[in-house]
Amino acid sequence: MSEGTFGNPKIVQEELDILLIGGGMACCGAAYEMMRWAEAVKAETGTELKIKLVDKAAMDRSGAVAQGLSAINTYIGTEQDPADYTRMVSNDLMGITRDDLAYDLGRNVDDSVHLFEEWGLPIWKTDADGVRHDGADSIKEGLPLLKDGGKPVRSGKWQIMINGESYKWIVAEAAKKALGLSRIEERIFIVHLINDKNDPNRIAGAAGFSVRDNTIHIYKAKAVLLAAGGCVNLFRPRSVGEGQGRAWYPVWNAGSTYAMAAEAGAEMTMMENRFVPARFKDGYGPVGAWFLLFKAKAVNAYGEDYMVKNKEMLNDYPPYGQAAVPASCLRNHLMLKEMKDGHGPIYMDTVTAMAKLKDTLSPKEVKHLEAEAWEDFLDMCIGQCGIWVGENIEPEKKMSELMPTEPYLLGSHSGCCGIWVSGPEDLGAPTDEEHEDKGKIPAHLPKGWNWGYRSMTTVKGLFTAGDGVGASGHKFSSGSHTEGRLASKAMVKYALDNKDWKPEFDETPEQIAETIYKPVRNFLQHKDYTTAIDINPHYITPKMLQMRLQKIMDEYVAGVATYYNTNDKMLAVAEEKLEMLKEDSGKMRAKDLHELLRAWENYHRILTAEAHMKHIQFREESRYPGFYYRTDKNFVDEKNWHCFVNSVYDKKSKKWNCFKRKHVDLVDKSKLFKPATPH
Ligand code: SFD
Ligand code: AMP
Repeated sequence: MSEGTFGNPKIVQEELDILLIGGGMACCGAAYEMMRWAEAVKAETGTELKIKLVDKAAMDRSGAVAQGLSAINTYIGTEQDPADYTRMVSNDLMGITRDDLAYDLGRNVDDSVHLFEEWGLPIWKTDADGVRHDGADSIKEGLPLLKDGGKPVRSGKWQIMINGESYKWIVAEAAKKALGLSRIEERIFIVHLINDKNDPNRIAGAAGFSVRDNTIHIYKAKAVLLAAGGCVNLFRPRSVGEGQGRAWYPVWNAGSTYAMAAEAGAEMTMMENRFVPARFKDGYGPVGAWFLLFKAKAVNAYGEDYMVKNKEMLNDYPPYGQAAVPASCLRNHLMLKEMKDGHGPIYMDTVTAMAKLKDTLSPKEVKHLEAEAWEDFLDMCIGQCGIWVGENIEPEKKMSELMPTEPYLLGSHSGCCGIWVSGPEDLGAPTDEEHEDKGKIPAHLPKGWNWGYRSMTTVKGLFTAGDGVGASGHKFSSGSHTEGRLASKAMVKYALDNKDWKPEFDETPEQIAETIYKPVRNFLQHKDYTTAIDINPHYITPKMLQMRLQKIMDEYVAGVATYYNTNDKMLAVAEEKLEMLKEDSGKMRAKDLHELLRAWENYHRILTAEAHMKHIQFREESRYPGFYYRTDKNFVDEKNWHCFVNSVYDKKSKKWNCFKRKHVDLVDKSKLFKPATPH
């Protein structure tokens, strides 16, 4: 077949059983696990499932783990159990999470970490004398593997230290080896999912384009895993001008998961939730290692520990000062008070923390940890080292500023927005009345929490994992991998159960191609109207459109410009402006394939932003103080809003419908409380 051209792309169609969208932690987990089941199916029944993974980038360095990481933030180990983990997730996300999903993840996650170690990831260990060794040293010393009883170096209760610069390479290599290169296509950006012609609530495939040549790719599939990460750059970032493009979560996570799922009709959940991480200012370096491993304190400009000074403020929000570790948003809430009162800048007191290490550690261990202070960032946020070098910061001599960043939407880190999925079948004990399908499937989870296939969304055949799964959170890299594995097992079952079903598209290949290449058409049709390629009344560049989106979100939907404040009136303005922006997005131009990618990323961001705004508008309280405030409803209302906020988008009318879903605790949360202070 002849090559496509920019104006006339080639259309390639493929029929599959299973399509995996994304090549990050979740899809790598899915790829690895899936082949184990697919091969078993082939051996037993002779059926060979056709499987393909497509990633918009290259798996070795795609997704949030691209730069590497220096800790695995979810490892249960022998010290805790999955119920403790479930309690922590719930507490950090202000009490509204799905215990079934968190518990299921908690009981499976360590297995993924053991696999990472088997595949070559160096994990720090503590030897029999209590001495800490970094990953390479542990291997040299022959310290036991985690699965054989090796003791990790815990930076925190849930986190373990790794030498993780090559983390993603290692995990991707195992995924590629399991799946086989012929089942992987990189540099394919998926633009939208396709519903089945005969059942609009069923998935029939997906369509996208190559970011390298002029080809449209259309995949028919019975089951689709949509795990394309979270959403970054929907708010104006703190780094503008020369720093534009620098962010904490990766800028290439552009809301594809949320936008495509919503357009396909999947029920979304907790899209009002966001994560506003406290980060090292300007470099966005993560703080976990400093707080947890180095036991550093954050202080205001006058050296006061605001977590102590403002402790009383925790009494206004659940669990009313009783949590052993206050939720991430509440920690921000206490920090923001100092900033608003004019007591900034906020600093991470690295100097005291480093000096204190000398009290308990040997000089060799101190030296090692001083090196780790740098390696922590060299492993996962190299830009922060650039800041330290550029500003003459030696952390043992000079403190570094902290800053709450622009908001990010994600479901795998300290956030819980995402898609509503079917939970595990063997957990929970609700009353009979609560169970909608009594008699059909075993009575276990509350009504509407399970419909047969683990990790399936409310659209038949559409699954998700990692940042895609909402109402859970704190999965991080290891948990996202685990969720991919859980989903893939269910997907193989689904594909087999629907062996004879033939998907049919509700659009023709030509219509699909026309939609995807619209920004190219806009450009080719109008480019000669003016002499300056970027200035044209007939189109808008993706970059300009992105700035418009970020300005709306920043100024009206509780971005940094308003100290994360919004209200019903501001939301109403945002609603109108976003609607117009969504309409105008049809005028984006693409002068090359790279801009075509940018155009569709922005479209995905707009839908994600709209969902976020609608959910904040619907939830008439401020559930996440420190992440956002509705100043017209500046309280947590447990009576009326201790519930999930879910929504469904109608791609025809382009309207959202938000509604409440009941929250049920499956794990006893009382253990979360600190023991009562003796009088
Ligand atoms: O320090 C399309 N994370 C941390 N996890 C840890 O375990 N420890 C840490 O130390 C962590 N920290 C951290 C973390 C992330 C970042 C950026 C920093 C620091 C600086 C979180 C994890 O990385 C995160 O939880 C998981 O990676 C989430 O996994 P997943 O699979 O849900 O998302 P992904 O890995 O980003 O992958 C997304 C993939 O989708 C592709 N993609 N493909 C086709 N079509 C489209 N339209 C697509 N859109 C996206 C991407 O290319 C990618 O392959 S710390 O802060 O705590
Ligand atoms: P971060 O580097 O902020 O992304 O955090 C990494 C891990 O440390 C996550 O599991 C966080 O929840 C946890 N963490 C970060 N800061 C604190 C803190 N001050 N107290 C308790 N846990 C924290």
